[in-house]
Amino acid sequence: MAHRSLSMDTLAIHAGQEPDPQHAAVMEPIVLASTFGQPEPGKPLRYEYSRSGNPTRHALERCLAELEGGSDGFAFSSGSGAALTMLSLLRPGDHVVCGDDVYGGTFRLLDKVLKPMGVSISFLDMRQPARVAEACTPATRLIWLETPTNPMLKVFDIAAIAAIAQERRLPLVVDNTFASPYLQNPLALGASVVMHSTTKYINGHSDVVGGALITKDPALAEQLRFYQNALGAVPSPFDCYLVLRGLKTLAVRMRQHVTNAQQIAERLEQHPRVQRVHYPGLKSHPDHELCGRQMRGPGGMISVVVGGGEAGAKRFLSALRLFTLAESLGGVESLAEHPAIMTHASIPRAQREAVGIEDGLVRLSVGVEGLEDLWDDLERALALLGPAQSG
Ligand code: P1T
Repeated sequence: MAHRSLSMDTLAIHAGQEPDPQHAAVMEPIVLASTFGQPEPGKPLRYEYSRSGNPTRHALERCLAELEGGSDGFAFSSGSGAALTMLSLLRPGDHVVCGDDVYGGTFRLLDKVLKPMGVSISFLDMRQPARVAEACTPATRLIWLETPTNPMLKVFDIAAIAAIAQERRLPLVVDNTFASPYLQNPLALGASVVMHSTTKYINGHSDVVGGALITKDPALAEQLRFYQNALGAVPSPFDCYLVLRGLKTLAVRMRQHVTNAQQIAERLEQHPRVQRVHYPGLKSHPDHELCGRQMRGPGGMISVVVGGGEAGAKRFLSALRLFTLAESLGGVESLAEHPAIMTHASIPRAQREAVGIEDGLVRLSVGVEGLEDLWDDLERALALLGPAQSG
């Protein structure tokens, strides 16, 4: 079935999922077999062994590839497994240019796993793309960024950075977890590989840990296929089924995430107990214009600095009832967390503070519940704080 001209709403429901010839089942079957019979030695039919390929996983991989406009998708057992598989293409002596604001686990992977293997990394604010060009050395082999970034919600110009990468024949990997394919397609802007923690918006129901890599570069696809099988960080067929099921509502969920988050960000900005709001949908956000050009909506994540520093943030978080205090994001339910203590604790304090992850910073994953219920919860928790100091 050719899907390329279909809308994202339709693709999320149908892409990669062919009609079942045996039973006409309308949902993708879960094929749990770990291995597949071969008619003669070394001549498998479509599938051979479920680490190298599985029908349920294949349906998810096709769906993700189509949603991102790629030719090949690869599913993993976590976003971190996807990142490690991508980074396994590097060799000792290689250099990576990486955005300065990435998920704490991605920083840890680069700093504590790749660095001891002889890979050097430069972390930098990519809001001025020229800085990316300056940071490249003859040893640079990869450019890596998240946009919007976790947790500061900075927006980097994918097309401008992709042009720099292409000039140097370097692959650009964009972690698109915060946007989801519904709001942003990095491959169309020149990126070589899109990465997702499918744990987040793609699955959308906080009941699977998963990851994905998508590309339209045939050489990279071949390498990723080899490394996916060789490293083996693959998801179970059952998890692939759950992600496919979650994906069906991606478009409707994302629209509601954006509507709720925009309203909440605007109200928080006016609230006397809030010092600062980071949300690219606000006119006050330094990357607001770029967000409007690059994304189809500013997403469902908001970071706020509440009054009273760490104590204020802890008080606020403990008082929330509808927002669950928990790591992760992108599920239908709203979550709140403290990046400095939780998701980004593995980043040294000085480096954390340099990007703006201060002790009063709280990150909100705005769910799809009723807007006024969410606002009541936030307002009640904010009322417990003293007035914010300006600045
Ligand atoms: O948790 P995992 O599926 O392994 O994905 C890692 C990951 C990668 N990239 C981004 C942008 C992420 O946000 C994450 C995971 N993040 C959280 C758990 C969090 O609360 O920020």
